[in-house]
Amino acid sequence: MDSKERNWLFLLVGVFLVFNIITLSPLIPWQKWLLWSSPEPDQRFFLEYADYQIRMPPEGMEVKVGEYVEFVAESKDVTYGFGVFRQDGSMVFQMQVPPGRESNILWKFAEPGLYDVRSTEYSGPRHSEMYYPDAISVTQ
Ligand SMILES: [Cu+2]
Repeated sequence: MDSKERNWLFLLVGVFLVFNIITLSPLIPWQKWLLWSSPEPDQRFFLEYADYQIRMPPEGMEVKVGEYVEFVAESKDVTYGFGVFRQDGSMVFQMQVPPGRESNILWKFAEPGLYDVRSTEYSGPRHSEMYYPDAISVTQ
């Protein structure tokens, strides 16, 4: 390796380090939330997936705007998805629900309303039945 190549290598390593230090630092507002805090959820909902059905809390899922809610999902057979949708059909968020492990997501709803739940991972012939309108109610 000649000195020109070495200089380029140092420059690349330097750019890599500076880029990562900046983007992972708490100076970036969303990283403060994503990496450097672990808020305790105000509520936790458990979802059980099996045989193309999602068993949700029988008392329903009621959330307040601005509170942290954790969704914990587990599949007993195949890989499903947990997708939350607005009334206009646009997606709020989704996560995969593979079998054999707990999947969880922490969320803070910004707007009140009723939200639908769908499986967002093709899981088999009855996948399209996995639609639960107005499953989550978010109030002010
Ligand atoms: Cu599915």
